[in-house]
Amino acid sequence: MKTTKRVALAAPALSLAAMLAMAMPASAASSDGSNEANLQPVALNGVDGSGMAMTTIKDGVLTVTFTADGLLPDSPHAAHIHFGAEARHECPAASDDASGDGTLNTSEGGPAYGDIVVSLTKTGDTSPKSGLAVDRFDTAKGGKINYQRGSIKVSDDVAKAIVAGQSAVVIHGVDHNHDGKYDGDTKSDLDPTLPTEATDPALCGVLEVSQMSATPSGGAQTGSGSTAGVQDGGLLVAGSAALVVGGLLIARRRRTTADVTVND
Ligand SMILES: [Cu+2]
Repeated sequence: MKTTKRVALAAPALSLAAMLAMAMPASAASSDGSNEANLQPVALNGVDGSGMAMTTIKDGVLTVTFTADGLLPDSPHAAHIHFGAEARHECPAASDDASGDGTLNTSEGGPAYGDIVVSLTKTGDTSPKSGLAVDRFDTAKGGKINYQRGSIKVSDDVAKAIVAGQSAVVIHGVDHNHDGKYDGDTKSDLDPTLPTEATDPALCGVLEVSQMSATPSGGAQTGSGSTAGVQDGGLLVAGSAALVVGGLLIARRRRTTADVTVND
């Protein structure tokens, strides 16, 4: 008898859940989602560091957090989200060293991660225009950076690329000659007034689709979550019942108002 009861409850619960599931994609933008990147040393650039980055996009607004260590201490580090429609959506490999000089500059990483699409500045503009706004990027105290910023507006194209797992977080600034500062004769490919050490990519990680944002696989489909499904269904049924009751109350109230008017 218990079984019959459960089926009777589950049927409306499933149909309500199905209706909600159908309604959801229409209201939530396809470019909403969460992504995570495991930041690793860029090939050939000799950085002994690592980090983690997380992004969330909701209604075209991006929130970014990242932590990184092993960076050149007490020096500013430009950090960006890179993406290119034609790029490989990867971090660069040693084979990307087009010049063959044994290091990777930012341009040589382009075929892997694309152009700058978001500048992870601490304040002010976050567009690609701020890509080298050195005074607005974090300085790595003791080689570490703890970055957090929200309310970053991104275009729909950029939002879609990030959510699809096609972008990469890149933190720049290396010390090829291990003398504790940005120097050397080779000039930056991005700004000839800077040494290449100041802009060469140090850490990189592709912003993969976060497990947390993946479609829940429990509930109705697996059966193991059937109890929870029935409970949710019960709440939903109660909710729609409340709506019906509310509607009836409004209808009755209208009628009451009408009666009062007639009596006057
Ligand atoms: Cu960059």
